[in-house]
Amino acid sequence: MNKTLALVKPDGVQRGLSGQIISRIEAKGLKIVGMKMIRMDSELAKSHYSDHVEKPFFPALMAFITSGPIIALALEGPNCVQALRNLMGTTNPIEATPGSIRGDLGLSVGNNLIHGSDSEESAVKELGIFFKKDELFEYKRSIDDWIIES
Ligand code: IDP
Ligand code: MG
Repeated sequence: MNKTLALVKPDGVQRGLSGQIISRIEAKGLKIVGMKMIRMDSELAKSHYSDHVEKPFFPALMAFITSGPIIALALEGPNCVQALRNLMGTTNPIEATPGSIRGDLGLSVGNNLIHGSDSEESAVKELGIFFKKDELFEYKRSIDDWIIES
């Protein structure tokens, strides 16, 4: 089964929205197969956001993402990359659909609460940055048969 990476960003943790954000992910049916709180340092942040180094907002993004602890989640489920991206809403919370995490909870593009890998390729790279093999769990949930068509 495919996996993806989600991060509750520092604004989500600081605002006390981690529970709500994780709850929405769980309610969607995605399975948490890894979870930890960490504070990203600039080396980890640069590696995670390597595609954005040339962007004008990169320094602000570095300052923000390293400003406090985040919660990293490894998630599993059918089409989980797309499922998470849809749950998050578009990058700018003002444009994000109401009902999505960013659409319901955010107002600023820099403080948009959650990260989700944007492709299966990125997911593999990003999960490798945040999780060691023995920090990922394989288990069956009894509810899986009600969520995932066989
Ligand atoms: P994504 O998080 O929806 O995948 P990306 O384009 O990958 O969006 O950008 C990474 C992060 O950089 C965004 O989530 C947002 O926090 C920040 N960011 C993107 N564009 C801007 C911008 O125009 N101004 C400030 N921050 C931005
Ligand atoms: Mg992105």
